[in-house]
Amino acid sequence: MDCATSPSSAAAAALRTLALVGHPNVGKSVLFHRLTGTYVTVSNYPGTTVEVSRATPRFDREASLLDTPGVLALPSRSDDERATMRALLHEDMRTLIQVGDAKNLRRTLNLTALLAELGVPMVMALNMTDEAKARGVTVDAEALSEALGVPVVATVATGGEGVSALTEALQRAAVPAPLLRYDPVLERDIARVEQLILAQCPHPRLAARGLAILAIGRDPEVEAWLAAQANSETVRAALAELTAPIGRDSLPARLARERGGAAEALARTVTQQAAGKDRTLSMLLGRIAVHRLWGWPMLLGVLYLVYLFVGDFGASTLVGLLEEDFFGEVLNPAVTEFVTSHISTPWLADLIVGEYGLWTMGMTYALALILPIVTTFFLAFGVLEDSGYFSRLSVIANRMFAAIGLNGRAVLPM
Ligand SMILES: Nc1nc2c(ncn2[C@@H]2O[C@H](COP(=O)(O)OP(=O)(O)OP(=O)(O)O)[C@@H](O)[C@H]2O)c(=O)[nH]1
Ligand SMILES: [Mg+2]
Repeated sequence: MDCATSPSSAAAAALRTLALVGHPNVGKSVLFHRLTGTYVTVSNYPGTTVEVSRATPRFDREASLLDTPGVLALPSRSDDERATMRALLHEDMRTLIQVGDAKNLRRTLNLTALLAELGVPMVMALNMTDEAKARGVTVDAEALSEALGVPVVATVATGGEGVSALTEALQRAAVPAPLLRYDPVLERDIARVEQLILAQCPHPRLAARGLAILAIGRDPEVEAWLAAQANSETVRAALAELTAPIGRDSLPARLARERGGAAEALARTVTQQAAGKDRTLSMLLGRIAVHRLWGWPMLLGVLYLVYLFVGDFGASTLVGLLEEDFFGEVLNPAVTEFVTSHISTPWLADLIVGEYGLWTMGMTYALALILPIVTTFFLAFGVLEDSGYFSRLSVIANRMFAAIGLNGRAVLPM
């Protein structure tokens, strides 16, 4: 990682800020690299970016581009969602680039609905269009752009496709049209809190409606922001009064459900699924991998295969062949013979080929013992990562850890 710094960097605070936002594992960090030349860790499992990174984009040397951790939903709950929410609240955010997943438009639009409520101008990078195409999914970017009222650019971040079009589209960034109204009771509460925020402590960039929805949903970052505003007592008093009637604890799930309905409806009108392409073996395996019941036997199976390849083939067969047969029988006797016949100083010969010698122990262990194990481990790791299994595994881990109040997605990057 080179010059990416934390959002509190004083030098950058004066610059206008743009941010990449989106779900985990959709390609935000790859796009960040394309747009700024700054490398941040990229990997094929969610939760890789856990703090906000910042760099100067190539398209505007006066601006500052943020790479944010993926958000599953807002109101924020996990640490990475909170980091993203903090950036939205406290940065001089002029434009958002929502990085969407073309093969899962419904989920993408769920987040768009929320960004629309926050009222920051945005463009959408509809990423992973290559994977969508391979699955027979086509998204009509023009129709989607028209429906949302923001530029939508199809991209393949890994290949750099669409990146210059995305840069040009930033000029036309706009606040998306609202995707939905919630049920009337909730809308009444939202309107009340919204009015109070507008009157008492308007945010310089974020729309009061979005803040009201997040505050009602108990977003901890919005609550902290409100608490820090001088005139926010009436807002906070109104929020406290709302607690009982609408059951604020169940609100995030309710908001997500209502947004989900609107997102689904729009996604359906702009997506085309080629016949017969949606039931491939890989999709079936993907579904089994995150299944509540079948995910576990699959995990055991994967672990067993990894054990066979790394523990059995790498650490036993390969190490046996290299250490005992090749080094033990062929190479080491030859090296010992060569050294003892050429070096007459006994301690020096011992240092190289004695029982604990540089060659007999150091090189032999490094090349014949460690190398096969490390090589097979990283081969197995690479295949699992490229297969997309890790992102599924993080879903299972998250489910398990959530039961004890922890964020299981953090297991994999760790
Ligand atoms: N096929 C394909 N893969 C992509 C594309 N963009 C990114 N990827 C891959 O998707 C994976 C995730 O990319 P990241 O950039 O780490 O995703 P992120 O959104 O930053 O993820 P978090 O930091 O976990 O929120 C990596 O394996 C990328 O190589 C794309 O357009 N097509
Ligand atoms: Mg990232």
